[in-house]
Amino acid sequence: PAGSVLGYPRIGPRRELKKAIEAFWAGRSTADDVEQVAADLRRRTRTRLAGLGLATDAPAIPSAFSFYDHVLDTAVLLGAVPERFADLQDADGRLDLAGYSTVARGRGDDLPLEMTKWFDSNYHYLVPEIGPGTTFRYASDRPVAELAEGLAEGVLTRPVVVGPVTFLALSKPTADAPEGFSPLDRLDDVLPVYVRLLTELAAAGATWVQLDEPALVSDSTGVPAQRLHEAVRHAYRVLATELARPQRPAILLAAPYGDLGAAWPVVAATDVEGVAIDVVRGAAPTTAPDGLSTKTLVAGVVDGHNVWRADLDAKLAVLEQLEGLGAAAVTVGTSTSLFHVPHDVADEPALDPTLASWLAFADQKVVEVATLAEGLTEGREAVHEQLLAAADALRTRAAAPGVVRPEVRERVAALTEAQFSRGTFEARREAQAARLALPPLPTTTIGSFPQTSQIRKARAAFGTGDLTAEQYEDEMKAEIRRVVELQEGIGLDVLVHGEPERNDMVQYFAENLDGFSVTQNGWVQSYGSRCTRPSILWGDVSRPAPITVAWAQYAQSLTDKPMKGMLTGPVTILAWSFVRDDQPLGDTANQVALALRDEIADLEAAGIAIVQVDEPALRELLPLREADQAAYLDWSVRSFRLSTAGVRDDTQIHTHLCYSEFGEIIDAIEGLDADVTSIEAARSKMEILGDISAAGYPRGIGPGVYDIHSPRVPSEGEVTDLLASAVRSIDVGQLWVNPDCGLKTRRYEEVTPSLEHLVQATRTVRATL
Ligand code: THG
Ligand code: ZN
Repeated sequence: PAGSVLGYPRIGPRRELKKAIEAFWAGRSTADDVEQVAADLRRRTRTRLAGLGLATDAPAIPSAFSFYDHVLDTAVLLGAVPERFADLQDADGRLDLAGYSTVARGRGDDLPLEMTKWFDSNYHYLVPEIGPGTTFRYASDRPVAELAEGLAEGVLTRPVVVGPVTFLALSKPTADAPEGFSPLDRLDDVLPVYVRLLTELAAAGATWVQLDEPALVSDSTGVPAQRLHEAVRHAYRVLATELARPQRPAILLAAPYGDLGAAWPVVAATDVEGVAIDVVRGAAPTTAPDGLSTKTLVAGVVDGHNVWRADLDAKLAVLEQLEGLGAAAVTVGTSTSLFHVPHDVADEPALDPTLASWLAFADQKVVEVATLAEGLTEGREAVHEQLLAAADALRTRAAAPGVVRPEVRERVAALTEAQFSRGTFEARREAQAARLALPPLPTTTIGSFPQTSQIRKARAAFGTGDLTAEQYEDEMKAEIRRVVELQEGIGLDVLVHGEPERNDMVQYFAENLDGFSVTQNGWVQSYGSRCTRPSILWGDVSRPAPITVAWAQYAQSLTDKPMKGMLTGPVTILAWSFVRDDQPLGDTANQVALALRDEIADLEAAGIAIVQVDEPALRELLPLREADQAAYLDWSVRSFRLSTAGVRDDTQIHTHLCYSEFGEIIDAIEGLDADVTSIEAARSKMEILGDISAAGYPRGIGPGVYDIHSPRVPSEGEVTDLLASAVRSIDVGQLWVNPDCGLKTRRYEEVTPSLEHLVQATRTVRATL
């Protein structure tokens, strides 16, 4: 194949899959209805990709659909469903759509598979549970059926499955697994199922299959590099030699998301027919290891992770250089699957046309791949026009108003070291204690309260002009008043306004800062049926006017308790947006930080005594390679400090982090220098407090006392027990009491009793101090 993509958005241009599967979960439609929508989407994808220039007679079009998550799909394919869901499998180990959904979403006390971040993206996968007793068998014909579906329409697709090494490296041991057990110990037991899959695919007419092995580009899977490499050597020896072609398809071993580093010669030496590498995040290899000369090299030169139009001329140069390595063939590819970007720029009529001309969403990237493939085989002259157009777009972008703003640049250039540091924590603690006069174990929430359908309706009506700005403001103020009264009634100590005026915690700031644009239809899957619309950070960032100050001031006017000002931190704003690629991320982060610093100064001047700057994505951008992590932590932590260090000693700075392996980033938390940090901890039962205490961490800490990701209401007794154990392992003066994350996705029926129990439990434990 001359050009291909590693994957394509699955959710649909209008989130058709999300709507179909949520209707099924709600009992409003049948599994057949969902299958119909899914088959339709897959057909549209094949037709679209062919129309955009991918071959239909060579396996250029990936077959990479999923109803919920591709890692879950692989677990289901291997029959590796946790014991607690075994009753959902039929005699052959198969799951129907309802059973599959239950494994993803849980039922009653049977918790779903845990969810965690997929490499350095804002996508979350489900973590398979593998133990010594897990049985593996070929338990799904979906990849074969989807291949057949394409062939029936004359399209030869390339099935995409998570490879055996990455599947096991991303799994976690079952609870009953003995100490020292690693899911990778089961490699020899999953390989026969992959062999069976390859057999079935070949019999159904597949000529190529793509096995994704991104674990090879990461130092963060918990499996040492030597072990990963050995597993890859072994697994692909078995897969490539157990069956002779054509009893199996040719294997494309894909390593998206970063640099293969020391794994490059390992991959090249396997007996597979093709290797796909990421030469956007990773460097283009300059050495040709043994084994490369027999393989097709799929060069991932088009960025699957960001939305900027490629510099086609530079990409062709990289491709020509790679041709010099002596692989059997070089073909053009994407650095990752395209499911991290929206479908189509042409579907954004409201976007400024100049900005739109700089962008490539999935469909535009497919065209870039096809163009590069033509340029590579036919020569530059054949694609002369397209190269000129791409160069033109880049030139326009570099010179466009707003991309470089001297006043923003000068402010960043003039920063001094003093602007990154506050006074000593001891002085701050005293000043804040005097000003806030809080009881021991102060209670608070993370910031957002449930987004009711009434709020969503009001925002939609404001968007269409059915509500005036004044009417919208009145609606939001009424909601804020309700939320403040609720918190006072419950007896919380530090209140929030509940954020009814915000759609998404990043998009809201993007809409109110210069240098960003937002999309109408640019949905990207975050997990399962949930999507976000990442904003586009294209220019120098500044704050034209205060953003949150009036809301915070109004909320504070309703209560004598301290009201927290609520902001999203610079790193999270970057992580959850599509960010300009024409300057270092650290420079962009400092521009965002200065805008936030101004906002915090205005909040402080308005009498707000506590400002929380959330960084839930601090860990998400952590580079996959250890060697790159220190530099990242340096600029990310510094940008947070730049945003927060302008305040007086008696203004208290809070932060909130989600999904953190606390041990992994304790140094970063130390570096943030926030007065109070709230973290997700309910599930690890306060274990981390011991680490915090041992590390000599002196500042405030709010380990979440219950898990908001489930609808379950914690009892007063269990919160009391948790707090009682917490006060034993850490200085009471450091401890705050809060849920483990924002309450936006929950309902009041769950939130109200949960917070009542939290406050009652705190009172009980306070009485024992
Ligand atoms: N915002 C952004 N990214 C995120 C989160 C966020 N990533 C991680 C974390 N929170 C979990 N992700 C999500 C993503 C989407 C939703 C919930 C948690 C969600 N989305 C709505 C949906 O798909 O129906 C649409 C939201 C909307 O209307 O804007 O519920 O908070 N950027
Ligand atoms: Zn959180």
